[in-house]
Amino acid sequence: MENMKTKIAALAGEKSAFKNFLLKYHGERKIQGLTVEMAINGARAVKSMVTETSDLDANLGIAYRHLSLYDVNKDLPKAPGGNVALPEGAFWLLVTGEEPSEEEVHGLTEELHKRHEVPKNVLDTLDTLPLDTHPMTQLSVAMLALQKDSKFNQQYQEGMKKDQYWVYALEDALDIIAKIPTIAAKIYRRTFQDGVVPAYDTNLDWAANFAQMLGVNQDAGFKEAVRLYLMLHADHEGGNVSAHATHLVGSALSDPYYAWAAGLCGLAGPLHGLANQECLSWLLDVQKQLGDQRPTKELLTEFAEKTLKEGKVIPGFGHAVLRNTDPRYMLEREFALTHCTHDPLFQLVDACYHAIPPVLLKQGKVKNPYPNVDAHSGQLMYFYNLKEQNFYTVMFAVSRTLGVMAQYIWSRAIGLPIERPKSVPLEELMNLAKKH
Ligand code: NMX
Ligand code: MLT
Repeated sequence: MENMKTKIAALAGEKSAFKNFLLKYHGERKIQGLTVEMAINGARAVKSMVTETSDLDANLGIAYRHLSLYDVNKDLPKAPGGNVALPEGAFWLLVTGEEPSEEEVHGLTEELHKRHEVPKNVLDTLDTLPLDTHPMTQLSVAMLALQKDSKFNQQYQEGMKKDQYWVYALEDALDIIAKIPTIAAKIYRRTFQDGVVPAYDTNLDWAANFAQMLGVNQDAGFKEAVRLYLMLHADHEGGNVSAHATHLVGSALSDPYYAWAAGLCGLAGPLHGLANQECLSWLLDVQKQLGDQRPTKELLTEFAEKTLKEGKVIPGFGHAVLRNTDPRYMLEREFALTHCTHDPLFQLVDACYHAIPPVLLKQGKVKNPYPNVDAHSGQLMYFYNLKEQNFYTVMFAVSRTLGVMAQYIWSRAIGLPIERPKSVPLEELMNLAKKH
């Protein structure tokens, strides 16, 4: 880890100085005029946060630092015999801004192995929860149960200097990333299987270990699918609900465990992370109603119209920022076209890909009629026998840990202050609007 620390240390001074320069010499400059609509509609598209790790372009999708997801997948180190970029490599890129070498990714995987043990109190806490507790609730509880071991918090109590914040943020980040696959596997096994978690294997990479511990499929294809999933969902800049919640809570210097617990509760919302669970439920429901009929564009058009008539959203379509098909969806589609074209659920997803955008366009109010990643992820997991859709947001969370932790490290490294936007009552907004 010394290598990663050296890279952050070198950059942190430079970036902090740059932030201070911007504040001192350009702090009063206007970058955007705010409107009443922006204040009411959740500050959509208002450039009002700093996030170093990734940037979301409405048409091109997310870039991890300077790299598109296609390039991340193509250029970053792979597992032996694999074709998918390792998520550990994505974390390295998000944190350091550099593409890691094979050796650096291997070193990171080894570091995570050293830290993977989950304290007994956390496993015991999970075992006190009723089995019908939603897996995301279980994960949030586990994150808080882990918090007592926060090195950031411990150092803060002992008077840690500001320039050391990122050092202990990194320590906590690595601990959380190392432990979360075992915690998630424990949640899966106790909620849906026999409660026994297959052994952690230090010969495997981070994602393959997670796939192994879920215990649903020993197929090498499943390990690749999990690597892809965990690499693709890792980061989506700072404004999405879970990253923003993590950032907000972290800005109060709550440690990474507290901050990510808050973010996890946001990820559990149906318009955000939970959409992939809802999406699979919608697909399975359609599949049931289709019976023996082949899923055609015409039939799927009917189902989509029916969902809209019932006043519901079609899960997995649309996005708050994207105005094009999500590259994460396209990469999952490419994977499915290689590994599971014969899967009936893939054929249904494929029919949706062609049928739903025209239906949403015709309805006329959706800003982005194209699929986001959630419209595909569930099919891949289902294909490999991970069938319990209530668990899917936990998969998302394991992956997103990489991005929010990288963001947390950088927020502390450049000394971002407590976040505290000004809010006004509607009446005041009216008065302000009249003045301009
Ligand atoms: N199906 C039906 N209606 C939709 C959909 C959809 N998939 N997407 C947007 N709309 C509606 C939306 O509810 C709103 O209606 P109203 O004016 O009556 O309130 C209108 O279209 C305009 O919404 P937009 O500005 O296009 O979307 P917004 O930025 O408000 O919301 C989402 C973005 C993602 C919340 C929205 O597209 C949605 O609910 N999609 C389905 C759920 C989903 O897939 N979420 C996953 C997000 C990605 N993730 O990974 O977290
Ligand atoms: C995400 O991955 O966080 C979602 O696509 C939602 C978002 O970016 O707003």
